[in-house]
Amino acid sequence: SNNSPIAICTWRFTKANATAGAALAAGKPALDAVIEGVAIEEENIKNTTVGKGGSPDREGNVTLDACVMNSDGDCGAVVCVENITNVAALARKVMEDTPHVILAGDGAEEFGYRNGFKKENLLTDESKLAWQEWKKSPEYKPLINIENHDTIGMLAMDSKGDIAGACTTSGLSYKMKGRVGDSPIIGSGLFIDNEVGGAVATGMGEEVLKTVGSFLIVELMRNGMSPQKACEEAIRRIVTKNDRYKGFQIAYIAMNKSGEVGHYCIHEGFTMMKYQDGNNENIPTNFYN
Ligand code: SD4
Repeated sequence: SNNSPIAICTWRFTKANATAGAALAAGKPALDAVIEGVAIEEENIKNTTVGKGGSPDREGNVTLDACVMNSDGDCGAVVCVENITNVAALARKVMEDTPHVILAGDGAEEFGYRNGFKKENLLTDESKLAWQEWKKSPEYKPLINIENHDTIGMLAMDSKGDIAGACTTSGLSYKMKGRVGDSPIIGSGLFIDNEVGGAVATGMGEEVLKTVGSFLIVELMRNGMSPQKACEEAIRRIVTKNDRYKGFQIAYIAMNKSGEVGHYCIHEGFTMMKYQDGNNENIPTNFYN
């Protein structure tokens, strides 16, 4: 078939989404496009929630989580990895070159070095200063919208109509040492089923994990729901449990095989990017609260 390729991603990551769009327009497969796209934010030291420059845990360690999933239903993930910037690419390597799906911590790091990934200090002067400032009165209060920069989750459909996705993050700022969120967990932070579509999450990972949000959205789409309605239902599952949603943000974006997209969040402030036919636009998202 000859589809018009689409890339969507969380938040206002204009350049990342344009990069994925350009890769798709050049005929590259969806997986290549999302990995090239999210790498822009992994390498952007001004983004304090992804990759290099990401906020550390309470003890000052920057630990990254990422996963990827392709149109064959294969997936790979790395959790709690230090000293490597391009963890989505590392997750792809786990998917393609190991018999496993998830590698954690040191094991993921050593696997990365053996495969040519560079060892880098991910704690920048700025993120170190911000952490030292935080330590003066260390309250653990995740912000609802971190200045509209956050975890990057990206979905792409290539010119063959195949869908792939990636999700990469430094997780919640000043999290406990060893904490892993939803972003690298297949079905929670990301899920793709090439017969149906894909979904990806950002925000308070614990709540996404409890509801297996991305898998839920894809299953709802399989049963005939539009991507928009499916994202709304996944948010509804969270906000109807209790009132705690008032204190955190979660957003989902989704795409189906016909190229329809959906996006929904709990609180005002989340937006997503959509690339199609050379246009890369920022789209505000409706919210529950
Ligand atoms: C996590 N979902 O680690 C990620 C991070 C995020 O707002 O999106 N933070 O829970």
